Amino acid sequence: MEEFLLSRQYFDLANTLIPGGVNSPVRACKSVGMTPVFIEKANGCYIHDVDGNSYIDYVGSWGPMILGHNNHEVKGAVQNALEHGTSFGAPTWREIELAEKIIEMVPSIEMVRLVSSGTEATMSAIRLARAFTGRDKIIKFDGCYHGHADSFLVKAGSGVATLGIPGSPGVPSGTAENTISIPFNDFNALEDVLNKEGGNIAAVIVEPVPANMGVVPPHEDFLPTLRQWTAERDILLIFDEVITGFRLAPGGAQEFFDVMPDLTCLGKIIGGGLPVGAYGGRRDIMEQIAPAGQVYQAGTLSGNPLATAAGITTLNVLSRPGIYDVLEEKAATMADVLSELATSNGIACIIQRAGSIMTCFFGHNKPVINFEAAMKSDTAMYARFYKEMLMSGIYLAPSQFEAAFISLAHGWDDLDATFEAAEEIFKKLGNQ
Ligand code: KE4
Repeated sequence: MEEFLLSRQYFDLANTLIPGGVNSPVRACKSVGMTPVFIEKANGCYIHDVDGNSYIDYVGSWGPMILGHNNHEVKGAVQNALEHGTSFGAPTWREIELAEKIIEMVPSIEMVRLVSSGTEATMSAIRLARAFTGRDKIIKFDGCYHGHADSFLVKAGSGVATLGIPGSPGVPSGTAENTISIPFNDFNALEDVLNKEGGNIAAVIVEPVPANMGVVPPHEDFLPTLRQWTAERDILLIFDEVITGFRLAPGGAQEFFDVMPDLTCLGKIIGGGLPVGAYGGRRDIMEQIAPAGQVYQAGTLSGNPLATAAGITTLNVLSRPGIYDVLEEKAATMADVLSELATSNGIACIIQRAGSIMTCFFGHNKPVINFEAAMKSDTAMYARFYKEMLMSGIYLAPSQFEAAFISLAHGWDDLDATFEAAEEIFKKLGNQ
């Protein structure tokens, strides 16, 4: 591994111009005690930094790159779109095509609005739920992350958990008071809050498989129970599928678990690496959105021609037969082999997986079922593992509270190289 000389120089300069030197906190690598490598380019499952180092990439831009980087079909579609301009601020055919594709693939979506990020999708869905129900409060789950809108920065996951920020300064107490956060997978806590506050709750928003406290699969009855108990109280159920959408199955977690929410939020994969988010669901709810209805939401670059071209092509590739079987085989193998290597070297860790996303929780030997448990992870051990893997050419999320993402571009030889590196590192950590 070449010294990270240029990355360090760039980071020093970036820190004088951009808060923390990054445009999104988790990229700063603070929690793993490192400074970030600056990326020059990426291809397939490989990412290359400015100092000439190459890595097998398991971050995949935090989820969008399920086809791998620089996919030739996606690149071609964007290049074709580019020939005709970059943004018009007027409706285009591609927005219809992407809407049709989303509605075709995601079982519960009858109507959809495109935005430019996952945060825009979730904040709009919450506003819509409040307008539709006439109620103000929402329920989220500790450790789940739904983007950085005020309503969600209460016991949130991802960078909020990684950086140990207690919520976020700047969120008015009145806003935070309308957000109730309870433990994930906790039926009693859910029943208590619904019995106490049910009539004031507009919506429950949930990552159907939380991936922002690390990957924490739902208890098998949790999502069906959530669906039943919200429906009984006319509370809208919102699935935040920004990560799980098009990841766990063509129709996301709602197809995978066969549980249908009232609204779904999408992002990441839907843009194929370009900025696209979306929210959609029941037609009677979505028709409340302006200009059809009174609930206002807007965006200059919503449905952008380049981004929709990338998104349509990505979803078309994902619609081909056998794609998810390939992802499942590789991800299952990776989880099994890494788990075996850790155990045989005496490393206390548990690997939790849902489809082609997984997290290795260090310091555990039984399932991590919620945020309280996840926060007890051995984050120092994770930091050591992260650094050693990076030095071995394996690029992981710089936080215990994130996921590793497998793409269609990861070949068996790439997985073998990953296992070889991990075995050496587990041996080293086991002897410390
Ligand atoms: P964006 O606004 O970052 O596009 O999406 C917000 C969001 C919403 N919902 C879920 C379930 C999410 O995971 C996210 C964003 N995920 C983080 C990584 N865990 C993005 C990485 C970052 O913040 O830089």
